[in-house]
Amino acid sequence: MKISKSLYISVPYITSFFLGILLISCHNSEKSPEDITPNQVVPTQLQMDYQKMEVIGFVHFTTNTFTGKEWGYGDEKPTIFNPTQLDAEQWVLTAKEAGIKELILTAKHHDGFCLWPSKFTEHSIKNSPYKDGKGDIVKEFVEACKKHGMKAGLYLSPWDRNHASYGKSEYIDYYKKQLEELLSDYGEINEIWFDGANGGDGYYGGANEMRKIDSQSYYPWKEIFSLAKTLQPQIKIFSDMGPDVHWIGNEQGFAGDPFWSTISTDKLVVGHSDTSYLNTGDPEGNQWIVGQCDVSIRPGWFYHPEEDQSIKSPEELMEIYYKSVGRNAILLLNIPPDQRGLFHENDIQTLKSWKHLLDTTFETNLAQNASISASNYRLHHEKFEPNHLIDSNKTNYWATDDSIQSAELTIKLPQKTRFDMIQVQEPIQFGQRIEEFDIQIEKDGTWQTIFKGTTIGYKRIAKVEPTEASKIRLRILKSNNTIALSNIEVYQSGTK
Ligand code: FUL
Repeated sequence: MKISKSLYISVPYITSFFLGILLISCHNSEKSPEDITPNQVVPTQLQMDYQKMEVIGFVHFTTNTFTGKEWGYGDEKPTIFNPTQLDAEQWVLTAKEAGIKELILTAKHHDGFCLWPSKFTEHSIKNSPYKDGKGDIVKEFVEACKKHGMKAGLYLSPWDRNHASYGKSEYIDYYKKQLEELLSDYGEINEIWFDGANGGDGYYGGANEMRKIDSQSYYPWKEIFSLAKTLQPQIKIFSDMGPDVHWIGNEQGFAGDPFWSTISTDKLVVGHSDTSYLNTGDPEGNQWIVGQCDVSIRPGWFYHPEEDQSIKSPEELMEIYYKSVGRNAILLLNIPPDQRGLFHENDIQTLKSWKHLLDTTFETNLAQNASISASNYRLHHEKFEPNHLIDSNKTNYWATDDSIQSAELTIKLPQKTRFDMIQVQEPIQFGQRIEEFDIQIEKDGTWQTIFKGTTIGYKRIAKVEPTEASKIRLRILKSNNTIALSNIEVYQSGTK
């Protein structure tokens, strides 16, 4: 038999190639005792990146800005929508200076008015005086975000009080077409926001009636979610039931304590979920869904001149920050443009003072020159040393042996130091594990408990009474799997 030269040469190569693959895969599937077994439910890389943004912003803008309403009825004339100085770059730059990493614009709120010239309705900006009907605020917004390194998100209200077919299947087709327009024509959209308010009275093309829908069956959410993911695979979908990000169950911006990033989606319905369940998550939950705390800087979601003096103070925003980001969730802060189409001076001033307060608070990590010891660290391997908790690298971590149920970490500060905050983080790529912890300080030779905590997750900020100590002890009292932490920092609140 005659073997061709090329076959003769390639056989050994092919054999060794497959042998190599076999060896690599055997090696990879072999779990070294050093490896930490991840929990069954862990975040996706997209969710981990999303959570790192920490603070994002909302921009509520529609006909309500001109009528003084919070929920437009749907009969508003597009001619009333006339922002004369609209500047999306002003929104983006103001937000950026405040440390906000993503902005979400209400492309369509419940009034059904579209901030883009949708092909599928006349109830839009194209029939408004804005830029003589030639404007497209979604486009201006996304471009301004892109120009200044801000992620862009869009809110497309499922409830539409203008549309004649709302409540019928035709409306669902319309809704999907609008979603397709928004996610096809404007480049990368980082988040799509599906609100839970659905059904009620409205204009509905002149019917002026009450239309109730069955939230369990009216919207084909699975199809809608998969359409969004097909059009933008990297998009994060927000709704009461995720799949990537879920509502925290209130509009005050507070996550629960405990707050688990795990939750069971079979218990969630868009618009009808148990708000206390959304607020705490579920240690037994079968899905990882990031919690998002939405709140407005003003009493309303939309701009109303009579609220110019009722803007939340920097201290109130700080409190919200501690109860959202500091409880393992995302903070979504709304700043509504005024009738000019600009963020109002008072809101800008508040944002600046708040950012200053944040910066001065988190400027100096008082534990950076500390030393740290642990009651146990995994296999006495340097990879799991407690020192990783106080170095500047947030990707490495401390972990215990698998047999350990509780553990202690002792931080020795270089001198007696005043502080009122301890920030702790878990390496959430392994899932969320810590269920109970406390913090103690050494006073006159004995340990005194200054904080009792539940969950940690991506980030937990433990606010304590201002205290002076040189030794701090963190005790992990209960964990659902091998104990692991990635970071500990100590701070003293700053000034405005
Ligand atoms: C709610 C809406 O009804 C409000 O108008 C606002 O958009 C808020 C963020 O979500 O459900």
